[in-house]
Amino acid sequence: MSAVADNARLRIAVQKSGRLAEVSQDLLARCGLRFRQSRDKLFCYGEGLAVDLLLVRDDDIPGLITQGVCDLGIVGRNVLAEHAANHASQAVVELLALDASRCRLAIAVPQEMPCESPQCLAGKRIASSYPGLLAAWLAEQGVVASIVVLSGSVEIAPRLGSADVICDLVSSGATLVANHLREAFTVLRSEAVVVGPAQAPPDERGILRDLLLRRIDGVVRVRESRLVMLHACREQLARINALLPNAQIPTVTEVAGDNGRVALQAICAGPVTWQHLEDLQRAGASQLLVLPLEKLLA
Ligand code: PRT
Ligand code: ZN
Repeated sequence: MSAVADNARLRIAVQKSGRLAEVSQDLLARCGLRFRQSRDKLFCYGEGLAVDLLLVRDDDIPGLITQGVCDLGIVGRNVLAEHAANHASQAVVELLALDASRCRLAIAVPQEMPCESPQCLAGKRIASSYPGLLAAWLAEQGVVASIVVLSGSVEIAPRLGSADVICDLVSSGATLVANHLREAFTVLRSEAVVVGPAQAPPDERGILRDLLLRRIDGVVRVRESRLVMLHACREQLARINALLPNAQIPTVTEVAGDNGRVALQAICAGPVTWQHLEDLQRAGASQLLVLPLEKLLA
């Protein structure tokens, strides 16, 4: 089992442990990838498809791609954007958004501090692990402030007196509340994304990359989708179609031995609630079934 680059094998970097580790491994498993873990558990050899996995810290992923060590990666958009801001580089780009691990990079101020516009940050000390993105946002707002770079525990900086306000990732907002801070401005909206070089490698890895991106897209698209199946009279179809939430064009087939009744199946891109089903039933539908989807290859 070798960690030396091989032009016939695609290499993906994902977070070893942390918020994106499970999301990434689960996604790749759903794409049909299986790995044999190496003893040091940093490099996992792909079985079946020629796709290997590198388990690393998320911050290292854009750099590993820039250096050509990896061909794809899964990171928060915040990590990619911070890398681009610090390296003035577009060498690594977002290829697919995964609709997972959503959060935002936000400026938060002490609860009692009045702050209606970004101008109130002028002259303040702002603690952040995202100096590149913060500097770009401040410049865009025309605000001059000093940035205190911290690698962790950013939210306690105002209480410790090392900063006046912070710029950090927020998801539920509970950490801010616990530290007597309130969210004032959004710098970046983030979610987990697949990243890679803008140009696919001009060898077998390029073909594998396209195949994998199509599979990932299929997994993401069906995650919230449902297959709705029902029976109805042909005359009721127009009304029923209008009630199907976010439906693609349905397939309609005759029901054997039941004159005039048809079976309909449609993929709905989003939740299908009991209320939807009851509305469909009132419109004349029967035999209603809602099924989760596993794979979609459009
Ligand atoms: O060790 P390594 O460097 O790989 O991991 P890490 O510690 O840098 O990253 P990790 O695992 O904490 O987060 C990985 C990615 O998850 C981030 O880059 C984001 O894209 C995404 N993500 C989503 C979050 C959050 N939600 C999040 N809430 N990353 C961090 N947080 C932290 C935030 O920094 C703050 O301390 O959670 C706290 C706030 O959470 P709430 O829910 O209280 O608002
Ligand atoms: Zn990190």
